[in-house]
Amino acid sequence: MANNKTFTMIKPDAVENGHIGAILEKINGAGFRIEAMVMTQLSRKDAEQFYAVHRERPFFGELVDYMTSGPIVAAILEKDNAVEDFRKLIGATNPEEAAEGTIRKLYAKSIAANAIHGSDSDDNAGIEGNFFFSTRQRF
Ligand code: FUP
Repeated sequence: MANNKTFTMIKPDAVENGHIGAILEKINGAGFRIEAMVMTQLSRKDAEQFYAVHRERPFFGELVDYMTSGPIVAAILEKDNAVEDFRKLIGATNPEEAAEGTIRKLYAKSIAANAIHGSDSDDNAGIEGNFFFSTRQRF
């Protein structure tokens, strides 16, 4: 994927706590255009595949439990320098370490339930975006 796209998920805690609207406003306000978006719930197979890179980590089981616990909103976002700029907008993985004003600082509850995902490279943005959207019908 070129460097003008990234992939995001608004995670179950943020959806459950009613933060979809506020988070999308921050995303649009930071200059990202939403290219595709879906609200869905991950199966265990989906979550295990999406986070396969973490399979050997001690938190993997809890991560899969959490990510399948409720609906998520997945989207492909477009902007110059999308991956890096979006990682800045969401803040550090651990919300206690996230900078003021970032989405995780504002809306995340913990390192596990950290409100939002953002791809960490252009390659992963492509893989993750395709995982959600290439086989789904687009309108
Ligand atoms: P990030 O790229 O910021 O989403 O973070 P990572 O890829 O390192 O981690 C992916 C997800 O694993 C995090 F969003 C939450 C979960 N995680 C934990 O639950 N505990 C940890 O110590 C690290 C990550």
